[in-house]
Amino acid sequence: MTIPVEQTSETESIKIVVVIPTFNEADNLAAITAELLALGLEDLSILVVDDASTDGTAEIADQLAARYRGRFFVIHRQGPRGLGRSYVEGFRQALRMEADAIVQMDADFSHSPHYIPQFLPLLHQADVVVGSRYVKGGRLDEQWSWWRRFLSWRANAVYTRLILGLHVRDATAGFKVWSRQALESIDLDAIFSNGYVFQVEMAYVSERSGLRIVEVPIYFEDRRIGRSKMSVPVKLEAALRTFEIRWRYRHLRAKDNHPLVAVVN
Ligand SMILES: Nc1nc2c(ncn2[C@@H]2O[C@H](COP(=O)(O)OP(=O)(O)OP(=O)(O)O)[C@@H](O)[C@H]2O)c(=O)[nH]1
Ligand SMILES: [Mg+2]
Repeated sequence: MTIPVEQTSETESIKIVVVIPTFNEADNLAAITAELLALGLEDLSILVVDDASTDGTAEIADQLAARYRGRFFVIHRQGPRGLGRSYVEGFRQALRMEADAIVQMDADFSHSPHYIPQFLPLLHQADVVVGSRYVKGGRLDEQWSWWRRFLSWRANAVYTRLILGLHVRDATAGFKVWSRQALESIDLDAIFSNGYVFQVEMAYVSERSGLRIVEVPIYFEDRRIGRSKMSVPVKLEAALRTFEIRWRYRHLRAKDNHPLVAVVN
């Protein structure tokens, strides 16, 4: 299903919190912050969830919090690190900050901030907006090798689809906007994935809960600077946890609801 983009200025008055998990993103954090604040969205705040970075990211975040008081916040996590845990903490804090719209994105410019003003008005029609690499018009960085493309395509188009029956084309997407109500409807205490399979778990719970999802094509640029955190254990977790997601949420499968997944071009 393809739906037209509805342009409205109503989103200008809503409170937006952008949650960015970081682990060693010292070279990216100030720059992504500047781009986000330059979007001109009046009530936009940034919430960084740092996992005890060892490259000075935490100190840079503190400096940004002092410089952009009231617009930039940071959670310093301790203990076992992980993307999933960080996002759950960030989402909870964003809800406490009374966000109407919660954006989740990476710090490394793979998710370009300029898409955000395009995503926000779609919350009038949807509960979750997904920046998607695998719908018509979506693209991956040309620098990705055929092997990396193949692995990513297999994870999205084959693996998660076959095992979980997902309808969303980009199940591992990490660039999303949630309405407050959508996040409140999800039991964040039950989220158990930690690496990037966290995105798959959230996609599955969203679909099975009957949330309305729209996918918007994006160009996914390779990280500009810094090192990848994609490790073998994280990949292994993704492969195994996919089955666990199906098992743990079997009660949601009983509802037989029709997920509303649409594509905006
Ligand atoms: N808080 C926290 N953030 C993390 C962790 N692992 C990765 N991140 C952040 O999550 C975002 C996505 O991680 P990336 O390393 O870019 O993962 P990727 O995009 O799949 O891989 P590359 O871009 O190729 O490195 C970035 O902002 C990272 O800094 C973690 O364990 N804890
Ligand atoms: Mg990245």
